[in-house]
Amino acid sequence: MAFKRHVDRLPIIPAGAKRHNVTCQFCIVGCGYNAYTWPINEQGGTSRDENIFQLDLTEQQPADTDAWYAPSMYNVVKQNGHDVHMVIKPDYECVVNSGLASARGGRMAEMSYSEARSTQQQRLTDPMVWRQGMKVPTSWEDALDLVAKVTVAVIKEQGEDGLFVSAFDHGGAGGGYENTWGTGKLYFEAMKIKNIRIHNRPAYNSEVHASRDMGVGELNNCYEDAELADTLMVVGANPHETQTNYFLNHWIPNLKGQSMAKKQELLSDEEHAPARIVIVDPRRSLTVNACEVAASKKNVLHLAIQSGSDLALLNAMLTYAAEQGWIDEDFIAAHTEGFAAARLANSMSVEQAAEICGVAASDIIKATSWIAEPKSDGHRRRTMFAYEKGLIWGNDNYRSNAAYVNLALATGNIGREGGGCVRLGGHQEGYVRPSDDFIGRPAPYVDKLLIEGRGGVHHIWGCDHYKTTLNASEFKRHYNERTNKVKAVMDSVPSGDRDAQVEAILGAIRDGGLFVVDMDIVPTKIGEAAHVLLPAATSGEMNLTSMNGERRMRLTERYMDPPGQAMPDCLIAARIANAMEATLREQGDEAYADQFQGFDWQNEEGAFMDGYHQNAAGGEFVDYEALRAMGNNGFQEPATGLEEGRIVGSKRLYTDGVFSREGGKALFMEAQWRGLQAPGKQEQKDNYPFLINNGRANLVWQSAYLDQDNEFVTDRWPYPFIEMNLQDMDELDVAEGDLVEVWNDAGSTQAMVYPTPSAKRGETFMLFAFPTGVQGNVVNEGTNELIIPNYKQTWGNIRKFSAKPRSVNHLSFKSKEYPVL
Ligand code: MGD
Ligand code: F3S
Repeated sequence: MAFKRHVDRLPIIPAGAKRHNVTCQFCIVGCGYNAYTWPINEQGGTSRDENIFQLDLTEQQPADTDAWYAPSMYNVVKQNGHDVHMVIKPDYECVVNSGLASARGGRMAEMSYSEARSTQQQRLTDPMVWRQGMKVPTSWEDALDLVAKVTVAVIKEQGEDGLFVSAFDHGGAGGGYENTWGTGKLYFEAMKIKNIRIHNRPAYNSEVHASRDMGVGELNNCYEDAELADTLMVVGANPHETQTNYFLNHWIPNLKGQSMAKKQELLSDEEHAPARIVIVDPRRSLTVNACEVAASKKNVLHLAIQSGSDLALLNAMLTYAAEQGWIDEDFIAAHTEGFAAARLANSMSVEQAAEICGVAASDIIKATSWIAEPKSDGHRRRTMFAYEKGLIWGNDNYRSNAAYVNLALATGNIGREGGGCVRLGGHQEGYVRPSDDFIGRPAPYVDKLLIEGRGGVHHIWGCDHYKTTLNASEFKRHYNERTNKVKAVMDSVPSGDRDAQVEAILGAIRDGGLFVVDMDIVPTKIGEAAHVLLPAATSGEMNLTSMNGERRMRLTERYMDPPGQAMPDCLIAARIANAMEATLREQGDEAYADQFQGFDWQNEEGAFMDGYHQNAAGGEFVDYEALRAMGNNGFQEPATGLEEGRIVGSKRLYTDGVFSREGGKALFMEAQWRGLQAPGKQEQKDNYPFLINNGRANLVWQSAYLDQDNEFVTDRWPYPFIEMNLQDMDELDVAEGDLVEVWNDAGSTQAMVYPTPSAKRGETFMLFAFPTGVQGNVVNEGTNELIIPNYKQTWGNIRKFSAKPRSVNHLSFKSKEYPVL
């Protein structure tokens, strides 16, 4: 049964509706949208002068018309306290998506807080404080006073290392340059907090340290390069489902041969053909299927390697390309160093790699020829190298990342049209903070320290470790124990006596307790353990800037009110700083109090000007007014100047061959294969029959923090799916929709069986970070040496515990693939 919204009539957008620039608040692609709002008692009409499209809507419109919107794109929200109609629809003029929506972005309107239409009623509207067994709404003053007093008391007793922080570092919803600056200024400038971690990993580090150490920033090309490439190579990513409109609007046209005119125009002196693609992924993802449909099987090479064996493959490809003379000697000599040593150290024969990776040697040779062999007219092949979590959260992050960048550098593909070596990314970026150099490398493994009982107070910004961390079972066990100790004492002291309350909380902390303050837009699983909840505003409820995967920066304009008393995170950070300053002055500690000055922004623009404008490269050319004028196409960072009031950006990085290292030369890195690197992984593989591969799915955004209150998603996925091979299902005696327990030495979780004919024997794929079955429960604590988690290499057992329950009965378990003709 298909999900129905039961909407039979929607208002026409009137000619006078307000139009706001919006960048989709979800994934890295950053599709352009517009939010249209107009008074609740008005509607547009069908004649040209009555509707925003200036069209006669009594006439049938073409199939791909812009004069249309879906029920999920409509809502009734508050603007300056009044109900207004709101439509958020994709922008046909935006070069990122050219009018395409995704199954996530197309629901931004219905995922907004609406009292009139009862959507997202889960949103936090007021500060809440633990009081007598429950969290009760309170004023900002009351909540901030408690937060400041406990935080200051812990710092006085344990030093700043007693304050633990988990914070978003991204753009889009729950982030943006305004908010990363607000939290960054608080924790890195006013204080020097070392025990801090990023939303999706247990330490404060880069996921692409190797690329950066080599002098290659990880977002170095532009989306047009996917249209110009002769070959696309993608390692450990599933862009059809996870970078959807980048894939559909820029990769697919090239695979279909629709970019030929553009190639002729921009690169006219070369031979051109529709692109081919090499996809490295242990499973057959929907991206493989979609590419085969677009480009036919002969132009798609799927290397279905053994989980975690990427490094061996990439080293063999470099070795083979060098042996064949397919590398770019001139580029290597002029712009890099360390090639000879890295080539020698990383040397791997095609046969060795075939053995380790479990793929045919001939396929490794074919892949190398597709990415590196010069074209028949003698021109070097243009190859775009892309990667994401299959590599980043895969085996031996640092070395695998290095081996991939080695390949891109050796073939001379960084800084040229149709090239680039880029992570595909997750969410948008919006990072601007004071220096974090004092944290050191490796950064502290914060989750482990929390498990060990360290720290006294924990500030959490838009993170839900209960769903999105590794070793999650153990983390939750310890965290609940520690936070319950504080809850118990808070129940025993009247909150009116603040000094006594703070003293009681400190007593519990000395006994191993932990006091938790959670800043979020919705109640989270970890938030259940918290003692204070502070409600944040999200994208569209505040002005918010971010950049996408080609460094395209835009301003999403505020188009609706935040719910209740919620406010932007940057202002929450400022108010915490103000309250800490006041507490310290009360205590007579003027010197420390002075460190908390400079947080007097009255709105998010104040934070932007203090942060990005003054600190980002090229920030001096960027302010809200200039960004508004740039609309949904924005500019590509870094800004280099202003011309006639328009910001001038940078289309690609490294076009001059000068890389981001001292001396300007890119570095080839030694990165030898060393098997499954993270502690405990090889033992797991030896001891358990099933690979529990895991990742994202098209409909679900992140940990489903908004989707959990959206029927469209919860109807389709009441439980996380686990894709299974049909023979494995027979042997375990499980059927479609059955609920199974997945367990191993790290913990256990549950999932719903999805029969998948293309799944290999003994290899499953489970939806990651879902509330009704947390995959992180079975991921062990093993990381790489820089504390990057290794989710993808997880092995476990599977057993059925329930036949298809009622909530699953109506679901389809058809193959998700399109037929390939
Ligand atoms: P994943 O599903 O995590 O997605 O985007 P992706 O990295 O594209 O993993 C990609 C692939 O890695 C999977 O197909 C998996 O089979 C493969 N893989 C597993 N093990 C290995 C291995 O050993 N080697 C190789 N080569 N591949 C392996 C993630 C990205 O998606 C992120 S980080 C975020 S934050 C965004 N989240 C998100 C979302 O929540 N939902 C949707 N629909 N899109 C999203 N986009 C972003
Ligand atoms: Fe949104 Fe576009 Fe991604 S619609 S979720 S930014 S593909």
